[in-house]
Amino acid sequence: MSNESLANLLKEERRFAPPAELAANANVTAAAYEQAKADRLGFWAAQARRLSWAKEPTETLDWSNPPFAKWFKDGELNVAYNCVDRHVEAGLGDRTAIHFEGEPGDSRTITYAELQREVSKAANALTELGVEKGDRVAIYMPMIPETVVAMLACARLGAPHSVVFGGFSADALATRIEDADARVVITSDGGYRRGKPSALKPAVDDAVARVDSVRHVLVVRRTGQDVAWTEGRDVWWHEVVDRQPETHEAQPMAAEHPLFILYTSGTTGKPKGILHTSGGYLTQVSYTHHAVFDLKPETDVFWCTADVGWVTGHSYIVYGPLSNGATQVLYEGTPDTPHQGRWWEVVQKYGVTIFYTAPTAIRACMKWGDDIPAKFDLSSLRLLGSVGEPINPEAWMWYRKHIGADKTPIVDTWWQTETGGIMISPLPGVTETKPGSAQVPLPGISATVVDDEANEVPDGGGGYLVLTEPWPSMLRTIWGDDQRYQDTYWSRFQDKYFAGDGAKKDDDGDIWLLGRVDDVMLVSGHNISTTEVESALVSHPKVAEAAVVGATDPQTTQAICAFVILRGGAEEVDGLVEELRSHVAKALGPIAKPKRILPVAELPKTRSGKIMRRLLRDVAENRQVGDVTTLADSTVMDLIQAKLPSASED
Ligand code: 6R9
Repeated sequence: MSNESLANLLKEERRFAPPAELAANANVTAAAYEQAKADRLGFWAAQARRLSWAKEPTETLDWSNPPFAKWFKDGELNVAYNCVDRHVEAGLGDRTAIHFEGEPGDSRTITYAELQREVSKAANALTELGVEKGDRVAIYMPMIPETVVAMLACARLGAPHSVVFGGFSADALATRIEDADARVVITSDGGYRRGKPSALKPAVDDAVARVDSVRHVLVVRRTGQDVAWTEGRDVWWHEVVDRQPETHEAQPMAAEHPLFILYTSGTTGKPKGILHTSGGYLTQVSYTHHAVFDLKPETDVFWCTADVGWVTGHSYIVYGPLSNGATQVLYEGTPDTPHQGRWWEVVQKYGVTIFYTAPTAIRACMKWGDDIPAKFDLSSLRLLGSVGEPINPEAWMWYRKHIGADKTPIVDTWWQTETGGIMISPLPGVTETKPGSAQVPLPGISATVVDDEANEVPDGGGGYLVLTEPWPSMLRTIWGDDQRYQDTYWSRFQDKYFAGDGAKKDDDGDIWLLGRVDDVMLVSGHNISTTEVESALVSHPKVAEAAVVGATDPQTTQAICAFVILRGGAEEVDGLVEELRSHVAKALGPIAKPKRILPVAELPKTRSGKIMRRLLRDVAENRQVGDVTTLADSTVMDLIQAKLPSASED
């Protein structure tokens, strides 16, 4: 970005107060902000006491060697014990931990007592396969209960897991197995996706053949597909796990013992193995799940739709909810299989009360039409959440109206793989929400927006989002590369963690995320965020989704190019493009008027649903489209390019 800070274009006047009943019974009140402000470390020490420690920590934070933090360093605990056993010991063994819903419609209910037996057996099996404390285990699985069991079994043994998203290629899997030097890979024959069994084992066979470290491959039978078998190396889960003793003594681990590595792709170079450890990570994911979702474990049914292969699945399917003794839904498949109302059918079936998903999914539902959720009884829902990208104000309003019956609060939660847990979000019983804004740092979290010289911007200004104090669930390093950890996150602004996101503060001081700074556009001397132009487009009744990029332009440095997906029922009529351009100019000012707008059927997205603007920039600048290997659907770019001749609308 240039010295001129990010322009602040979008104005949002709508406000929604917390429902009175929720506010009156909220887990966390405004007092938490005061407590944390008065004594930040004391506040986190109190949250750590929500967990069961084998040895209580006496020191909260050691920051003597920044940016290498040690939280609760003399404490000891077992993460799996905290997520499973302690609930059974408290008499809650019969409570449902997981309502599993398979894509083909099979279902399974697992209580905390059953989960304890399954995790114990799996831990015994891994021990038999030679897994010891400190050994790394790769997990390449569909969204089935055994995936959660496998992660907890690793945590129980102190064997850091590296979950690799089941949609990744053999190549990506091999790189990750190699970087973490994993000893065992846990996988399945396959999983169900879009109505068909989709194989996983062949990719494991391919990846394992290229690395030296793997001694065993433990295979869950899910689909019954034929699998190639390497005798001595491959073992069936049902043969090895099922015959194990149902008890296993969990050993306490030091608070800073590694819990997992999770790879993020990054824009260039090899993937970064983000390392999370035990005590601080569990403290923050457990607290944030309790505070942000106002979880009442006796009555709520929680559902986070993320894949466990992403950090959202780690923190808000496995460790946050289970540490709080929650009952939750685990769904294997896609939202539109076998029909576009599948998610709402699942909400109705299990009486889901808290629902957490991504803007990309909300916008897909907008595109499919309002009548689809209307066919289901969604009255159990009392709280909605969003994560993964900025949520456009209109998508937020649609979510509230069509899913939340115009009354549920929405928590827009900003965080990253690197932050481990939620950092910026409304508190549902406290915050008056604004569509499109993540609003305020949680109690105990220090975040702000700075300019190029690291000076805090005033209210109404824009710049870079930074975190100014260490937090319990922060990444500890990049696996095997301390230098890259320092360079990537701590060198741009001295002593501050730079998250890579652009942001602004509105006149009330609330934070609005404006997308990755690499995507910010420079138009006639103004820095303009792609997010704001996209939100203006989505506020037009005919637009469900938009992606905006800056393309090199001789007159204005960059010109704004927009790709839009129309809502169900809207047609691409003459004059539509002109109508949309004027609409943006009216909402944000003439400077933000797109030069070109191209209606398309799909947008290029990563497998976690984030729009890949880099590829759209290639299209807009008439270049050969770059690397598409991380796209969820690589044919999307061909479809977009096929439409190109009509793109010019100068
Ligand atoms: C949890 C997760 C992190 C990046 C982050 C930002 C974007 C996530 C957001 C959001 C605006 C939100 N992001 N939540 N942007 N508002 N509520 O998504 O982790 O996959 O590591 O991505 O996602 O750009 O920097 P991860």
